[in-house]
Amino acid sequence: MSELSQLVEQARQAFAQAKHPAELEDAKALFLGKSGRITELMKGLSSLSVEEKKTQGAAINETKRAVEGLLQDARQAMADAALAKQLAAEALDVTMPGRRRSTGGLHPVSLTLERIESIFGSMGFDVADGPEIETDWFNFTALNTPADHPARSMHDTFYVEGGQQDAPNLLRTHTSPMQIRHAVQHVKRYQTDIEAGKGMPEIRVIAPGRTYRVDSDATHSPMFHQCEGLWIGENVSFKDLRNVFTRFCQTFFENDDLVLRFRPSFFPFTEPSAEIDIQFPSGPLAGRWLEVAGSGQVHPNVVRNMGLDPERYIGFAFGMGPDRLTMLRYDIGDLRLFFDGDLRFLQQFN
Ligand code: 2NM
Repeated sequence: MSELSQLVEQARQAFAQAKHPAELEDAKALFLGKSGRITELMKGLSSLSVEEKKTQGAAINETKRAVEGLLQDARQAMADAALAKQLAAEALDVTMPGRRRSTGGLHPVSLTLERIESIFGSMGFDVADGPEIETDWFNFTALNTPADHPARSMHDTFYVEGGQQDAPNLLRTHTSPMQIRHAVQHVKRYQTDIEAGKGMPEIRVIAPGRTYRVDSDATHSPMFHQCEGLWIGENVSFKDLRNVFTRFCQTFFENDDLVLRFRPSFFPFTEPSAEIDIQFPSGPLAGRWLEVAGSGQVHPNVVRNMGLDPERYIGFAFGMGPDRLTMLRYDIGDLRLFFDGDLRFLQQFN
């Protein structure tokens, strides 16, 4: 093998041994650099004859091009290998199962509240909303609940800072204060018409929301939900209450054969008062009377506290527990499941 073709072979091996670009450039310098082997050969031409310069020069040039070609190939191979390595490292496994974005959903009690609002909405009831921290007046006094009533005991109610000296503010124990607030607003709005003897449009409203009592076991939670309803007009009777509540229960439980029973009871804010029980004619809950609400004709003192004359205005009110309604509708045994936040439970409703 000629000296020149040996040189090409040596360059090939040197380039092949380079492990990274810097080593390749060092190897290049050995052959093509300022004092590289090929450069030295070129320098040696000066001592040759014109004829030899021609043939030797051409041969050296050919060798130089060959080495440059090998260098180019080695650089390319190195760049290809680096890219392949990077691609392999950053590769996506397109066959891997995707991470699904969960859509979330409503809590079963929220579903019940929406259902209640929609059913009463279809019967012309507005939905009232208001503060969970209430004054003594709206939560108790306006509702005809005297100062010595047991509901006002420290053991029954969460009192908070603020409010009057002997009447501290508290977490509302029912949503009835909202009914009073709503009625007072309504009466204010139609005050001139009422004073002129023209009267006002009927008050028809429900107040759903969170309520609080000092109570905690399998069937009581310190925070629970209530939805109260109020219908006040000049000619509203217990018969209307029965019709409205029957329609509500039958729609809510999707059972037109469901029956109601009114059982005499007592509430400070209604007189007369009644508990409302329902009974399913068939199904898993058939044959038992289930208590679902309290109700009654709004007490004259309460009507007066709404700013109305109880001789002219009369109406009924009711209060129910959406937590309990949800338990009945879905056959849930423990109230605490609503507040644990366990997705295995919650996901079943969406
Ligand atoms: C109940 C039972 C009976 C009630 C009374 C009122 C208001 F504002 F008219 F005074 N709202 N809700 C009421 C009546 C609530 O819950 C068991």
